[in-house]
Formats: sequence, C-alpha cells, structure tokens
Amino acid sequence: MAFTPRSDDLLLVVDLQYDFLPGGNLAVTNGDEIIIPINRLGRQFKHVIMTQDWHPDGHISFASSHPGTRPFEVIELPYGPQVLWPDHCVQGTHGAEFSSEIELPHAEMVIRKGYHDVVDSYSGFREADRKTRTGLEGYLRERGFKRLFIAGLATDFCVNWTAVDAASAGFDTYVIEDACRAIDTGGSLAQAWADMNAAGVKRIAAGEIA
Ligand code: VGL
Ligand code: ZN
Repeated sequence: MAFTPRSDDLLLVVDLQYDFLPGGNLAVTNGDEIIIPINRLGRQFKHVIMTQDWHPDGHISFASSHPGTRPFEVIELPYGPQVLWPDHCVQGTHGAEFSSEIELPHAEMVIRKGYHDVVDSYSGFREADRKTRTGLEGYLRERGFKRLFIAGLATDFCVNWTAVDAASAGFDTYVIEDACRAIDTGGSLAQAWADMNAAGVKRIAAGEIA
C-alpha cells in the first residue's frame, strides 16, 4: 500500500541524538543507518516534529543513580519496573544533541522529555508514571494532524511507547519499521511489536511512502 503524505500527516522523528548513535553512551546498533532514510522521509513530509530525550544529571533512569546496580538491570520504582541505563542525553551535553547529519530544517517543534528527576519518559506523550503529560497530544490536536508516521530510536523503547500512546489518543499511527533501530534487551523488541499491534499501531516500510 502506498501513502502519499497529506497536509494533515505528520512525520514524528524520535530521539536521533548522539548518545543513541554509534560512539554514544547508549548506542543503538546500526542506529546511524536510519539517518539517510529519515532525511529522505523529511523531504516527503511537509510537517515534521522531533522528540529529544533530555535528562537532568543524576536522573532516576541512570544505573549510576542506584548504587550496586548495572546498566540494563530492571528495578522496581513507585510507577513500575524501570530498566536502568548508562548515563545518556544529559541536558546541555553533546550526547543530547541531534546528529548534525540529520537534515530536517523544517521541523516545526522539538518536544523534550525525561526532564523530571524521578520519572522516566520513553513516550513523547506521557511519562512513565502514565499520568504526567508532555502537552504533545494537545498540540497535535490543535494543529489538526490525523495520521502520524513515526521513525527513529529506539524501536523497542521510545518509538514503541510513543506509538502506543499516539494510537491510544486516537491518531492513525504508523511505525516506519526500516527507519527505526532497536536496543533489544531482555526480549524488549518482540514485546514492543506485540504491544504496538495490540494498540492498533500499523507497521510499514519507508518504501511505501511515495
Ligand atoms: C530511549 C532508553 C532510554 C529511547 C531513551 O530513545 O528509546 N531508550 N532513554
Ligand atoms: Zn532516556
């Protein structure tokens, strides 16, 4: 099936930041392979928004904030299980910046997330307590967007949670699978696709957008 971007379609580009790219603190394997496809998608969509993981120093999702733990361990927090990560995307650091190879000059908004000290936020819509909202849903509604096409890093965390929340909010939601790459820790990628399918998120390839 082919999708021709319309004026009420949005390309949502998730977390294309140095820390998630090769050489970064939480590098996603082959994450750099999606930069050229995303630049191409960017030329196809009139409307683009980007998310940016944006943590304070000492953030609760960092293993370094929990003595005796290691990255990729899971701990129990008041809002539920939390995977612990290497320090990444710390506000104002190089690792938190978007790659300079990304060519999306027309991006209309950047939504930052994960800035509360004691709550993580994979989703661009709702934080990990599943209650605190980022404002993105209201923004997208005010702008009148109907279909969201999502690409970026990582498939099994920020893309997944953002897509599930988008679909739950009533947007017609597509994940462009080959314009994403995954972390895949503890079965997270298979679980992510199961969650996205259950939420009604559709899985497409970049080549279907023409
Ligand atoms: C992400 C883990 C921690 C992501 C962000 O962008 O998928 N993953 N913070
Ligand atoms: Zn993060």
